[in-house]
Amino acid sequence: MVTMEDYHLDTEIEWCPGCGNFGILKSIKKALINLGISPHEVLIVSGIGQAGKLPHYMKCNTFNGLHGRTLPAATAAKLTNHELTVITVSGDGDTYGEGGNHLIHTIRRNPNITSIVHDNQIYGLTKGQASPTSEVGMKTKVQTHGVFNTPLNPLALAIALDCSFVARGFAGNIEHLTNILTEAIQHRGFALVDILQPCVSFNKLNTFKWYAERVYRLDEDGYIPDNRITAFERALEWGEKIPIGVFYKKEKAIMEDGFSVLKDGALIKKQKNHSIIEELIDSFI
Ligand SMILES: Cc1ncc(C[n+]2csc(CCOP(=O)(O)OP(=O)(O)O)c2C)c(N)n1
Ligand code: SF4
Repeated sequence: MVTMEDYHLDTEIEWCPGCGNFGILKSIKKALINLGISPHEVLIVSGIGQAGKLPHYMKCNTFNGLHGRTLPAATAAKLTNHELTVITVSGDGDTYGEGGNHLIHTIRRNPNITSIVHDNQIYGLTKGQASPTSEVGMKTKVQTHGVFNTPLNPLALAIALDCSFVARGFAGNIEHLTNILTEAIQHRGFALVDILQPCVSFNKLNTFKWYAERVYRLDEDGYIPDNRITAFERALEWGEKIPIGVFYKKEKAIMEDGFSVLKDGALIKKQKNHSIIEELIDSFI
């Protein structure tokens, strides 16, 4: 049986006390344990940011690459060894800003990857500039007169692109978030899970209290996540009431299905003809 201890790494966690990232870290471990997935079967890919540090705090396969580039790195890893459970963790700046183009095209490709976005509506690591999801009017040390760009709505974007799994969790509700992540990891296809993650140091507007007063659970509202139009309507809800849960789910062909070479096992396990590889590399020199 897989336990929390199996995923435990004895390293100092460099997040601020009270940061929403702690709830996300715990929920990811619990979801993997729920599914009986062992650390050697998991790859967590991250970029740069506070969210990007998460793989440093888990014992499993990890890759910490460039800001904004989690999804192409994860896609390549998935193609190389599609037997791995591949999860990305990244901030709202990383995923929806610099990595926005990758998000759009990864949704189109539909690899069997779970993308977990720590959405604190701010750039945390670089000390509090506005991100693509910051509220209009929010004042920061850079946006001194308040943000005036329209915030990106990641769920509406994903649903518009017919993403095969779209959900939102709240870092302040670990049990519910664990259920969402369990379902997302189990889902066959690209799963986007946007998580409301309070940044206690730099986002004084969207606090635990602010979210807790507004979130409501879709599953307790009789909502069924099988209709793209109603999913889109729910994704537009924001303000006094903020829905959390699974918005949309659809079975679709995944990227891996398109590669016949993957049908009889992972690429990484296949016999390699080194002379062909060397010839190929030489042709570029
Ligand atoms: C290619 C590149 N662009 C920009 C940066 C600077 N940078 C580092 S983290 C970051 C934003 C962090 O915000 P977010 O992705 O939302 O993650 P958080 O720290 O809030 O978890 C930026 C702009 C970088 N390190 N590399
Ligand atoms: S700066 Fe914000 S996001 Fe980063 S660790 Fe501190 S509270 Fe968390």
